[in-house]
Amino acid sequence: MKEIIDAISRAAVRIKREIEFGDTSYSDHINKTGDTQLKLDIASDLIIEEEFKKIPCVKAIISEEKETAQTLNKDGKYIIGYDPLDGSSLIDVNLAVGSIFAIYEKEVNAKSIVAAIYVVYGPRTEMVVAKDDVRLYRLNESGEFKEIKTIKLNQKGKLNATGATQKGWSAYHKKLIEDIFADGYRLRYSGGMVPDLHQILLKGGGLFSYPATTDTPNGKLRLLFEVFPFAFVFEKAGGAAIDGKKRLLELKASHIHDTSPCFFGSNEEIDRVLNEYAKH
Ligand code: AFP
Repeated sequence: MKEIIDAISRAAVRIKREIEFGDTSYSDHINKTGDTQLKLDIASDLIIEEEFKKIPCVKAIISEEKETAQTLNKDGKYIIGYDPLDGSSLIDVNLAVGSIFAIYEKEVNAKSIVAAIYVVYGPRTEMVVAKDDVRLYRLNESGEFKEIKTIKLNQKGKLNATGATQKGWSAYHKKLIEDIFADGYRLRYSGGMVPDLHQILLKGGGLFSYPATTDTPNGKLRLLFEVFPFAFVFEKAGGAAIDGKKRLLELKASHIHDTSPCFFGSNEEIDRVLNEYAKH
């Protein structure tokens, strides 16, 4: 696992440099999810692929930017699902973006995740590693990630990050969100999953929701590269992650680009979602 964390650290330093000084324009390529790729999406994907190719324990990689899985070393133990530059549509407005990694052992499903790692490229570059617990690291002047602290969610938070187009929300989702705001929660939503969830984790808790909508009945966020790794992080930090009714880490992906509605948060907010969604 150390080899993987080191490879991700090296990739993060290179991607940070690309974000700061690289070409931020669009390519003429559309990825499997239907997004026109930025040149930065492609560059970040290649950097990660290059770094994983250097370590023999990686059997295969599954990237949000690639149509199919790619075998790197048939004797490797781990399969890594990753989103090289999540939130890249925020690059032009200079908001924080991130890279997300799910480390699967032997096979790719929620039950075989052994670690989840994400990197936030903001005013500072930070990496969060979830294994038995969840630890925050920060990039220092020498280009090394140094451990800062263990992240633990409170039972209840104060933030409410509400994803997806409101006109597509169900009436009961709308009521749930309005009730949460009526109880004094503050809206925090940048449109980048990594910084939005990082904020909830570091501020002690709250709720992030990306529900089913009329135009995206299976939600938008992708199971293998976004939903499973963050579900793992939230559970290891003492919170919870559900699709509305079930634990996200019990879902099965039938295709590498499958999506799911998702809710991540501290326990009280997730119980609130479960109670409301159970009525429908
Ligand atoms: P992009 O990578 O296209 O910027 O999408 C980012 C993202 O997948 C995720 O990071 C956000 O949480 C989510 O989309 C935001 O989607 P909405 O703008 O529909 O709320």
